[in-house]
Amino acid sequence: MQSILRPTFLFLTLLLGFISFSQNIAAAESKTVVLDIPGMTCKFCPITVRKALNKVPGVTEAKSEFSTKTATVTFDPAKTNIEALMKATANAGYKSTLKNK
Ligand SMILES: [Cu+2]
Repeated sequence: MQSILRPTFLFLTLLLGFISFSQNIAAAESKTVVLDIPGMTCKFCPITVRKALNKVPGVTEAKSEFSTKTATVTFDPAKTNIEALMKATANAGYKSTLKNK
């Protein structure tokens, strides 16, 4: 009995290890959202917004555009979330909402 249990246990340990490993890979995938920022009133506003978004830990890329009054943000969902991004723009003086695609 012992001789059968041991390899089974080892196999299950390896399997669990592999599952958590692949979940880590999935968590490392980045997410991109577009935020509507109607308060950007001149061409310098997007610079402030972009700087504020880039300061949020977990943000890998932030682009903001005055012509569309939007910011496109790529982030690691394991490290931050949309609420934190909206809070960052609001703290910089620009309230934002998630753009409906
Ligand atoms: Cu401005």
